[in-house]
Amino acid sequence: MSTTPDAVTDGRDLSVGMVGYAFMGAAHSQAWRSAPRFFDLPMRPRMTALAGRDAGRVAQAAEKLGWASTETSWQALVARDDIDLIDVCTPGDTHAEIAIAALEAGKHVLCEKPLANSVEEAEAMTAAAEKAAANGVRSMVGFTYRRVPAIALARQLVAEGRLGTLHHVRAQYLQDWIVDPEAPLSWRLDKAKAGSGALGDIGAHIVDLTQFITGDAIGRVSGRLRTFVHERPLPSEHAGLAGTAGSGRGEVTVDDAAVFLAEFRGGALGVFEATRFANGRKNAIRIEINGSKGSIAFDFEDMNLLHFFDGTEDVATAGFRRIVVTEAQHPYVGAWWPPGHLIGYEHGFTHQVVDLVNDIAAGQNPSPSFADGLQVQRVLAAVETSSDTDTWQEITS
Ligand code: 4PW
Repeated sequence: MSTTPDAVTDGRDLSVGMVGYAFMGAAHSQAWRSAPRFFDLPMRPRMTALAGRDAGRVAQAAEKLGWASTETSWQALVARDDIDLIDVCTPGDTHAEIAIAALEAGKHVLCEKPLANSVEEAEAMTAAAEKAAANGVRSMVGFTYRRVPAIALARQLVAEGRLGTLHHVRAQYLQDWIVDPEAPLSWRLDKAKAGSGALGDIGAHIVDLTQFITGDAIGRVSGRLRTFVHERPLPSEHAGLAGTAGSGRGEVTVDDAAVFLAEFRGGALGVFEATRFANGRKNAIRIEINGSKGSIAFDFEDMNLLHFFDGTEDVATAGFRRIVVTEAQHPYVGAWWPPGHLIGYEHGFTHQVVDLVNDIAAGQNPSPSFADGLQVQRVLAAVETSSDTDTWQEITS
């Protein structure tokens, strides 16, 4: 089904078509809605069309989330002349074909993370993105936590040399939504759809975040993946992360948890942990980095704070400083509320849209690029191989 959008685009509009409308689709919709209302953007995003397979459900979702029209296939969306950008919010098994088709059709692409389900797919996507970039077509992978102001501030401090030479990178992404063995078999537990489990879904974020903050890259890894619960009830419906349990049971084909050691190319040692079995931890992204001059520490469950230790201060009074990252001088924050009026999970998605629109208008390649997504994919694949073979694995490009 296709209806005509109310918004007639002009030269300063950026007409968006989105595929998928579940958890990530809702988060992205919120971002497209609010970015132009809080930030001065050089182009105005238009929420032109939403695609999903079920005509009734996609129409309901479009109404609720604010999309002007619908399509029942991503191919029809990509074929539309009135769409400038395709936003891919589907499970990983469809990222490559949608993103490549969109890039070949001359549409800019924002693609959810992890970029793909395999290194081969990510390579093909990166090649398509680089070819399209030569014609002014832009692409970005949605590692949205980069756009949390405290994370962006952490990167600034490292870049300014406030931490000195980096020695330790400690990163955890802890959730607990499947600790109950009767929690349903969501698509995120299906290797064919998701590529991997905790490793790719949440481990990918801490790989990206630590490389983003340090400006360094992981060179080698040694890891272990573990599946604690091998069979679960099939879901009756998907909602939020897990959905509700229905009848029948199915096999879990991904890891429930992943741990790995890493050596960064610049010499820092890394310890990583990604799990959905950290009972009581809901969305704890914890990063601590120690350098020769200081340290930073962050936890997403208290996401407006950045802890900073300045080791150059007088030892008598030095100590971890708790920075409330809500000042107008902090990254992204000036567009929101007065100091101390906190922001949340959804704001990272809005900042992602803001950066993407600014880059498209400026004719520059956004970051993280598909090449960045590919590099993360290589780290994930190396952790899997390491776990399978009991060996350290090099990250080769
Ligand atoms: O940040 C996480 C995502 O990347 C979210 O908590 C859920 O897990 C949804 O997808 C992944």
